[in-house]
Amino acid sequence: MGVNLIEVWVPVLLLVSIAAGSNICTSRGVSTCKECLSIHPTCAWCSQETFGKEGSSLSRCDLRDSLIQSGCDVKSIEFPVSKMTILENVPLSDKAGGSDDITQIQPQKIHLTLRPDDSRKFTVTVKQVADYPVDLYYLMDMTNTMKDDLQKLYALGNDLAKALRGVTSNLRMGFGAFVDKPLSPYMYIYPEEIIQNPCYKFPEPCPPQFGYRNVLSLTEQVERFTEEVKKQKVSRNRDAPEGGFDAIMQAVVCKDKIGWRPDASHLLIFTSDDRSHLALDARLAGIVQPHDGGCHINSNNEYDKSTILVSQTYIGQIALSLSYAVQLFPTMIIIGNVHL
Ligand SMILES: [Ca+2]
Repeated sequence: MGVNLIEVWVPVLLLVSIAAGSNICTSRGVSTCKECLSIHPTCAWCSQETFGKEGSSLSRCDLRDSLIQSGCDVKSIEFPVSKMTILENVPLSDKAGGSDDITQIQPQKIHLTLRPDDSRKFTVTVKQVADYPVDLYYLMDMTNTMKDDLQKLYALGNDLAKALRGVTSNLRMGFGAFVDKPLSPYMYIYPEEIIQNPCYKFPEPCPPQFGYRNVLSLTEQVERFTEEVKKQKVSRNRDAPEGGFDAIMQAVVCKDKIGWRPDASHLLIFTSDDRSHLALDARLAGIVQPHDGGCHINSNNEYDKSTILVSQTYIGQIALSLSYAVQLFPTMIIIGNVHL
């Protein structure tokens, strides 16, 4: 019943509007060309000096045809039209095959000039070419509870490489590790020996706590992935949430240190068995300085601003980081709270 009412009343309202010579352009009472052209893309402005000077109440802002009918010279009508020009339209590539010049999106460049509230439609075709280069960086929680998972990651490295080799022949793999910010209250600091060996009460010692470490930059020698993982030993820290966001932040923005290739699919796999610290958590340790968005991996491949900057303040901009830091981040996989 309600639908029928709308169908009847809308045409009637339009008729009333047209009958009164009123439309969206004339009804706003604007007095400048700029205001007129911003009302609606159909509005035009008559700049003819003599227009409407004969006592009539003609509006300089009106539909283009209406202005012409009312006597405005066509040359005096301001009526910019939205334009779209395709500037670059290279055909899509079929196969990557080691070539650096791979096209996966068409068109590549479009120039649009739009009036306010106007739109233009265009079609973008995207195609993942076969054998496209893949960069895979594995971020691993290296806290004590991940000890059993690390064992499984030894085998997972080969399995991952094998599976991805089925997708691409151009694969690079890397590996990063994180624990938590190395200061109290996230870290055990008493007695003194616990700093160098957080597991000193346990039968087996463990390495000191660290924030984030780039263990293996992306390399074509994927067998090194397993080699490096096997060398790793879990550390131990004090509280349950971990410093995963520091690690993600640095892994994303440190383009050169990690070795992200601009023309490759980027996979960042994040593995942890607990949640990550949130921004306000850092205040417990007196850390309040927002992150500057920069790469702070030192010559030892360690993140050296772990105890100074709050990465989580930048997490909202990580999407932005993805675009400017590595040019293009077609794929990002984050696996959280996962037991391997
Ligand atoms: Ca922790």
